[in-house]
Amino acid sequence: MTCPIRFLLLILVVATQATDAAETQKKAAKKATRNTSFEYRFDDNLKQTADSIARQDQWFRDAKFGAFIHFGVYSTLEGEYEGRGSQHRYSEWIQVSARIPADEYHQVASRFNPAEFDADEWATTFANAGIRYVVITSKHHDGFALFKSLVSEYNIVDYTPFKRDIIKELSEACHRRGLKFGVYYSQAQDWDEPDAPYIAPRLEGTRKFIHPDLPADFKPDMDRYIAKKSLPQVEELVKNYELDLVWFDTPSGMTMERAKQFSNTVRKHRPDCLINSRLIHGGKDKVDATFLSLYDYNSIGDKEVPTRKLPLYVESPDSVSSSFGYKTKGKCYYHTEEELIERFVHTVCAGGNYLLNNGPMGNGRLDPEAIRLYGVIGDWLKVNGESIYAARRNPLPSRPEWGDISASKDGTTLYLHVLDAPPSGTITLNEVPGIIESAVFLATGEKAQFSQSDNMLRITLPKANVDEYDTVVKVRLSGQAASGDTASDNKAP
Ligand code: H79
Repeated sequence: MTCPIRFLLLILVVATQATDAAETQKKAAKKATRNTSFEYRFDDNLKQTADSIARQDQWFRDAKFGAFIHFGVYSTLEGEYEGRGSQHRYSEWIQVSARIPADEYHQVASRFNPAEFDADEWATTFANAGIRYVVITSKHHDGFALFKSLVSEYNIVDYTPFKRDIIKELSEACHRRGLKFGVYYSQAQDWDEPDAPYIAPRLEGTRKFIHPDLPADFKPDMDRYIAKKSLPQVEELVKNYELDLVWFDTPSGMTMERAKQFSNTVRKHRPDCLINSRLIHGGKDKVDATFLSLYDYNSIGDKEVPTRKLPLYVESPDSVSSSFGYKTKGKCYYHTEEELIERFVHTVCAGGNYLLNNGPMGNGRLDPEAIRLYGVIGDWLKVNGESIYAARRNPLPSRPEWGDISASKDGTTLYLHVLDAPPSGTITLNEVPGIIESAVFLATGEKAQFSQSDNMLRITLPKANVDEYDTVVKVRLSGQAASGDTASDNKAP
């Protein structure tokens, strides 16, 4: 090699390394500065469209408590496959976390037989716990459908010995019990389809583990996947089932054009059906006003609880455990009932619904610990539901240290949620927007001792807790009402 060529090669190598280093630095900086604060994500001037607010008004904003259900082939594996994958948080991710080739996962799917599934039992359990709507995975990222589909035979009716349509049975059972019914559908990720994207570049390599026979020069074509499977299946769902809500997720690669196709399909067949924001926004992405016409309300991050009141109506997708799908292998914890009630209350007081997930077991029965936790929340709601269901977000400028505040729609009643009673036994509230007429404990109906000077309210709590989890004080205001749900307050929350 002559000297000038060697010199040129050297420059090339150094330059490439420098670019790589710069790229890595840029990525690290981006990660470090990624702002997911609620202030950043939710600009105070954001407004949902009038159509979306009208759709929410039909039932959603008074429903407050939903059951999310992650159920599928993965439920039978409980977070581990041939000794692999159990270190991962989410059992529904097992195909990726244990790198299960499509052929092998298909075999697990072909044995899926949740023989003890009883839709009426599920619906009754949820309804008794004060739940008002149910959202179940009709197709998660593994691509397997829990409904009869003519688009793909990879569905519970055509592919398994069970042969029954879970979405049909559960939608009917829910409606019989007065519950609204929605489906989760993974519109972008589909690990069974080589054309579908992964959520992160670092996961793209998974494609060749799942589909080892793909040609080396295979180029994924997301639009081909959308046209062939994702959109036609969403159309089947909205045409064939009485859906009140479609819950999209992980919108990798979703552009305005792609999202519009889904939104238009849902709107065309079911104009009253709600659509969540993950059609196009990730849960922790900044809300982009230009996308607001495509969906009806904002899902915040997975298992995320709002830390302040929000300008748009939201929903928090929480779970009774650290996983969404049923998980017994490896790391997994359940929340306590105390934690769940606190997370629920903060979500409602911020202006949102609480969609609490459970992962039923592979045999089709609900997880007993989930049933227990829902039951405790249901019992709490029987006594304190007035402060939750029809309530609106905290009308005061800030959240008190001892808990949170919800309000009646007309703003004349405040519900003070005492989650952490101060040792002094006295709670104070600044900036009260009116004259206090009365203050009673919701659980007992007993009067609370209070005093007011100007806009500062002081309430003395009894020595013993009125409620084990959240002592609610119902405060009636006269004079100028708080703006819980007024036009000037952007109406939606
Ligand atoms: O359906 C539930 C989750 O499966 C889904 N959203 C909720 C409602 C979701 N999909 N992707 N994500 C959430 C982001 C999660 C990424 C992770 Fe992982 C899954 C982190 C740990 C497990 C992927 C696999 C990254 C590391 C291992």
